[in-house]
Amino acid sequence: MGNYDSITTCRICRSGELFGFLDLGDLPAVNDFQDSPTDVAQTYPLETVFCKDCNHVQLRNTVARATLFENYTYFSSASDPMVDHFGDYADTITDRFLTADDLVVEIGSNDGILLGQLPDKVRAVGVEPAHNVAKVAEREHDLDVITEMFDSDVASRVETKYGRAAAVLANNVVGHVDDLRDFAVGVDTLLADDGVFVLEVPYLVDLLNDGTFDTMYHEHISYFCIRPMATLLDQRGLEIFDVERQPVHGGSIRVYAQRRGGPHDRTGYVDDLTTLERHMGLADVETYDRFANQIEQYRERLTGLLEALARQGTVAGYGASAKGNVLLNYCGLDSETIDYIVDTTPAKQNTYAPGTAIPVEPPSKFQEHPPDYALLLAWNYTDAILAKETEFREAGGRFVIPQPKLDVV
Ligand code: DWN
Repeated sequence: MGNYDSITTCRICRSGELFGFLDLGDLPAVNDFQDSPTDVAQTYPLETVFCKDCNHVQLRNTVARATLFENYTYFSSASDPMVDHFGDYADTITDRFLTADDLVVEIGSNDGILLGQLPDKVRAVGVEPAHNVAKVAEREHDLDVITEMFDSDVASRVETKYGRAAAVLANNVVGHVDDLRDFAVGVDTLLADDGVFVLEVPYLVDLLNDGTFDTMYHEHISYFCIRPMATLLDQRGLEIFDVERQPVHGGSIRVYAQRRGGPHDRTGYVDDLTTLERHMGLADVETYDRFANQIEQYRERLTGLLEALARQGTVAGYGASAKGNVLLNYCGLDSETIDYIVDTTPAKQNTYAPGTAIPVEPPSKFQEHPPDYALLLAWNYTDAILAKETEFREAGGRFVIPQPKLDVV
């Protein structure tokens, strides 16, 4: 068992009223791919708790961020749909908020997938702790990247060197942060008086509606909805003025915030979503209990289906995703059932998936030795992948789509 810490109070409001509702057991870090099939990945308990006071959903246990992120295997640009998504995102914030020479700081800039698509008229700076990933951003997009984990101290040093930012961005990052209150101090330090803080996070409403428990893993400490997010931002005098639902990563929200009383009018959509959350019972313990019960039933259905298919033919995984590694480990599926996994990410190829030791191969394996069934572990790109793999399906190959609705197509 690897090292980890445990909270006794909520990371946002410090309440001690934490209700544990989902325990996925001891799981490996989902991006801890191994060099040999006999190497054993460290495991850590994965339990999710609900704060009865501010309603924040979060992990009880914290795996050290440095353990998870300093040498990282997730490169956003390995997925074409994400390149398109962040290209549109860059256009949106440029049109809405940016003028020439504005400073844009992205926290968790990964391989420069967004900053590299901003117009040259703005000054872009990334903060990215994964040295191997940051190097790609520097090389491919000629970006300034501070290779450290963002916190209030890093924020001060960025502000001193570059000034205050017209836009601070944080995409698929805020959910990864252990010390949320210090993170908010850092944003407050960096943000210009009339600046905007724009962040994208997987949306708890979609997670609960679709049962996508496999997006719960040690990298993701927090699972946000609007109310606790607003509470966190309010602690630093920031307010949400707009929200957009986004289809990526199983359903996300893009949250737009500013200093209280800032120049941007609050749109009605913020209230629409807070009303939706209230009607869904996101403030009620029972909602989370019901969710946990659904997951147990799902595990039996998926495991039964895949073991049956493996008796009929060969099964391979498609996309060595983080959520895929949760699914495989939680369902006890390994190389007895799944022959191999293909992935477009060079850093993942020729390794072994954590906890299952299933070999990860380049996409050529799928073309040269197609399986009878492909378990779509990157199910958040179902449309793009089904469109790409028409030959496989025309030759009789079938995809098993595990989420959000178990299906064989
Ligand atoms: O927060 C996080 C999210 C944003 O990304 C990180 N903590 C971890 C990561 O989660 P993930 O690994 O589940 O993300 P993806 O983007 O769903 O991963 C998809 C995987 O599938 C990548 O390794 C790339 C691969 N892929 C592929 O092999 N063929 C993707 C596509 C689109 C393909 O056609």
